[in-house]
Amino acid sequence: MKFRHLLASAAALILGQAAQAQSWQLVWSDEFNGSIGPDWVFETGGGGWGNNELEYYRKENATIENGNLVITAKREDYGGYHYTSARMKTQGTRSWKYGRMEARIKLPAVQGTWPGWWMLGNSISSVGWPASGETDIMEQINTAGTVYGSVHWQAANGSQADYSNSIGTTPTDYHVYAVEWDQDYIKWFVDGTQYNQFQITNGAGNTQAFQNPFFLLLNMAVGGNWPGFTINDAALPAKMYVDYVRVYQKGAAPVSIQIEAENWAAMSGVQTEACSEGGLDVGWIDTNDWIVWNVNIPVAGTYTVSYRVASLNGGGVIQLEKAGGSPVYGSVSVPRTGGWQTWTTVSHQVTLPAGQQQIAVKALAGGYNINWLKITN
Ligand SMILES: [Ca+2]
Ligand SMILES: [Ca+2]
Repeated sequence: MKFRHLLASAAALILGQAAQAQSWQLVWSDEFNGSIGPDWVFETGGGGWGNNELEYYRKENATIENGNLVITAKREDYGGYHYTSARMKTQGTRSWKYGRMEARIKLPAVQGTWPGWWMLGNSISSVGWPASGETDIMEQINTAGTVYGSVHWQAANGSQADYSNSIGTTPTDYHVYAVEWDQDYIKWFVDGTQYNQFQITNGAGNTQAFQNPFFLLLNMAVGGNWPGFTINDAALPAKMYVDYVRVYQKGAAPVSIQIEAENWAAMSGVQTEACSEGGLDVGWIDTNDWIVWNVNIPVAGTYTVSYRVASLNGGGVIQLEKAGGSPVYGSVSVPRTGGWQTWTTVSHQVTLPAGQQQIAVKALAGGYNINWLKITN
């Protein structure tokens, strides 16, 4: 958005790679349901800070309509300028290193407008631009049916470097504009279709700025170096609608799998019985008896496995293992509960592989009943 250069650099573009398995967890959003959230900071002033824009940015030009943020560009004299609009950011309130940043946006596509959904590095306040880095998630100018995804950074020789690609779309319809950013790549998407990719592994090409936190910006300029200075006043006011802004980061998706003990795939030496907590439990578990269950673990990792158990006298030991006996995942003791239908929950942490598999409880020492087991992360 700032000091935009029209020529893309010659950085390598690698498209068409299969998306890797990801579990994005929502870490922040503004749905604009009734109000503009408190994390947005409004910028006030004219000229667009280096772009020769024709508007004066005012908070008053950002409103809510029907669950949308609306940034309105107006033909309006204010502060020595002849147009007003709004520019807002999360600088100083919210920033993220890596993630999926997405917004559902509908644009006016009016001659002279230049809407942007973008990010700047927090370090802009110390090292300045372009050393801070800039990621433009979506930009569009004038009436064009094209949107751009770009990055700007500081080359080793101190000059501004940039890299950009574009895709044709229908900007006056709603689309979801997103980047997915990790330590290796920034990837740009429209409605889930990737159209640009930029490699930042190990700060290659002096891109280390993109290994630091960035904040979000939304704005709509009127005129400027990129769209030019021909404004269709008759088409104003022009509105940029933002249904939501969401930030996701990679994390472990919540897992909670409960298995009724009696729903075994195989067993040796045990029987079911009516359970005081409802349904059935598995009893008559003696030393070296075993029970196998089918389970699908979505991702390899450390899980808490809990067992609902009852034991008149205690002394039992549950060993969790892969069906067949190897590897052993761990073991947990079963305390005395004072009755065969007096239930308690014991648990332990184990590391499980991903995928459809058979897990087994082997009784290293018997003398307990199991109602269910639960696998959570
Ligand atoms: Ca909304
Ligand atoms: Ca049960």
